Amino acid sequence: MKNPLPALAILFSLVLATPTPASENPVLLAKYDFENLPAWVPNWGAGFQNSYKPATGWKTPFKVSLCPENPHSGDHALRIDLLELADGEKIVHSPSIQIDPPAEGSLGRKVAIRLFVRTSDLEEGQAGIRILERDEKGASIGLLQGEKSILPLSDSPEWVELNAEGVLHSATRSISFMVVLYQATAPVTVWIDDVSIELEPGTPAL
Ligand SMILES: [Ca+2]
Repeated sequence: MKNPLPALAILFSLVLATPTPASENPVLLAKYDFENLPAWVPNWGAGFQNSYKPATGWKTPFKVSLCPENPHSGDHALRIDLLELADGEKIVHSPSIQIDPPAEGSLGRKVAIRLFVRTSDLEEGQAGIRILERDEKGASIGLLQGEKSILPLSDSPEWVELNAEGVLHSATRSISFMVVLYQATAPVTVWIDDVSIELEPGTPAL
């Protein structure tokens, strides 16, 4: 090699240009602001008494819609109306959110959930946010942190920000964000907007 400097310069520039490993920063897995969506809110689903449909396919005992009335951001929030008495959980859920396998030996990866909520006529503790974890075959592993409601909802006519985080099972390859209504009295309305879900890096195993 006649002149090693250009090669060294290239080497140094490559070193300097190497980005910070992605695992050191939270990764945005999903964001839902309910803007610019068709009225049927594609890929959101809902279930009640072992029956599952597209979210906006329900007419009773609840319905789901995009609501232009006082959204947290933009032109719409997601609105869930419980219209009549109905015992049992009413679940409205996001599309499936994919989770990459953990880095080699990485332990204790967390997901952080952030959203804005307002409600009407909600009884204390009668609704909540739940995260369902599934394995690579799509089979249920369980609920994040084992919590039926990782975020219980309180009645608030004004928008409130809610935050939670929980450690994922190592076998989890997808999750769903769920709004669960336990309340049996009606009517009740829950609005959600600006949901974000981030994956935080795990701790490398020693
Ligand atoms: Ca919005």
